[in-house]
Amino acid sequence: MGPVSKPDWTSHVLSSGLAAALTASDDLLADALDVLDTNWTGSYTRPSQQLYPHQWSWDSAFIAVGRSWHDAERARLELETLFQAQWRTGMVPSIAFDPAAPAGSYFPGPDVWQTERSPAAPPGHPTSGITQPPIHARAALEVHRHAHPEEGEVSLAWLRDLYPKLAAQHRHLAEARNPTGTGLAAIVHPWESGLDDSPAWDRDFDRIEVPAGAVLPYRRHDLDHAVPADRPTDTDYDRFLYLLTLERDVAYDDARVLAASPFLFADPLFNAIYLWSEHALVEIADLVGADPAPHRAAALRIHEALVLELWVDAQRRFCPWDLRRDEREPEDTIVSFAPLLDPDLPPAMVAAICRELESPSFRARRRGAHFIVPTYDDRAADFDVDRYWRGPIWLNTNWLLWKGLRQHGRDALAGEIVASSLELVRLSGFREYFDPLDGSGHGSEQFSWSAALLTDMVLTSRSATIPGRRR
Ligand code: 2M8
Repeated sequence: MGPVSKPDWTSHVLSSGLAAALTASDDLLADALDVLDTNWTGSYTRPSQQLYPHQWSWDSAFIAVGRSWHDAERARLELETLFQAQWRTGMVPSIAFDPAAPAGSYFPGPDVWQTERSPAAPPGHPTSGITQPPIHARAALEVHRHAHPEEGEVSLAWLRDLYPKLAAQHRHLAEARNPTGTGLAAIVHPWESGLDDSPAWDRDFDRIEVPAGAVLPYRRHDLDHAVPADRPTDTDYDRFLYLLTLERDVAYDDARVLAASPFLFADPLFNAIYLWSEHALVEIADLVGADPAPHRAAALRIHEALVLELWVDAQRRFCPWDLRRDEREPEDTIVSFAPLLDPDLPPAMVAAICRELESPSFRARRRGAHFIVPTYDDRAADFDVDRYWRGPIWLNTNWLLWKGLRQHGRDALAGEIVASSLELVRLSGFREYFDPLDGSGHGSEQFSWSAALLTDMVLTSRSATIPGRRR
């Protein structure tokens, strides 16, 4: 099994306008490095200075990939720091709180999460009590691949040290987050998806009634740094907090959380990343002299479950599975495309995803200009160019799709994603997210993963054009 056709990225880059865009992007690369250096704390990189003043799990993985082109040492330290906050269960928390950040600078902070209630929480490391998409093994492999030959031994030793922690992270998902027994990992909070406010969860999330008094009065700090129209609504925040409270009440014990949470999903994006990282673990195990066989078996299990359980023929796409209501959600969002990360995705499914990506739903041309890839169907009645994960473009989802498309030999579309990402940054800077119609920037400025992932897209694409280069 393998990709449907052999990627030919080099000839695509050379023959398209992308080559010109890439050679003209030195200024942007310098700015990207400035963003990463500004947000560097000495042991990890903040997603942004004000809105996100702690270490976020999948942000750090994305950041390490981009950073490793310039500074392998910091890239390695980024992931090491994150894994110091790993739970005894193997869970990598979504947030590792930084005691050096100003008190009260982020809500909900450690006083709300109270993870010390759990015997599995790492002593001395205040964290959140939930996880995020497990992109870390893939990131670690990329960081290692970017190491200079003379750093090879150091990098391999680092990988050897990290491997058992990465394996434990995957074991936790396989054992403690597998309520269906299919091998798909379940998420218990929209924050675990990374796409917190996506319409993908609306049908379940909108039904969650927050009992009076269940959530103590609180003040949102995000609205000090971002406009309300860009962020989740207050009603959604109440629900986010209510779910947190339920999880805290059972001391973040996985079995009890699975039983108690009104939010329980098998998400195509989370699981596609899980699968892609499991394949990375196969390679890492080989590199460090461990047994890759269990990772191969796990990858096969996740692949089969993804295709069997989340592909909905009637919709011709992958749909999130609401495990509480036992429904596949039909909303046409970007999570449906992430299975491109599966190297063994059947060609008919690859073709269906590409058709959808090329359709007016994801190529809005309403105001002349258009940028790709919006996070939600442009034709949906509640498509929103401003609001968090409900339409705008994010560079991390662009990066994931670019990786997936290249893996399946869809180089023209992959190249358009790079070109569009470059254009967005040129127009609006390294913003957290972008309006797909006019390219204006939203959310944080100087956002770390935008800087890191643009760097990776540009430098990977450039090095593909240099004969003899490995990538
Ligand atoms: C956003 O999520 C946090 C909660 O974890 C928030 O809104 O406060 C999401 O975009 C998430 O994917 C991201 O990791 C985080 C930090 O960039 O911000």
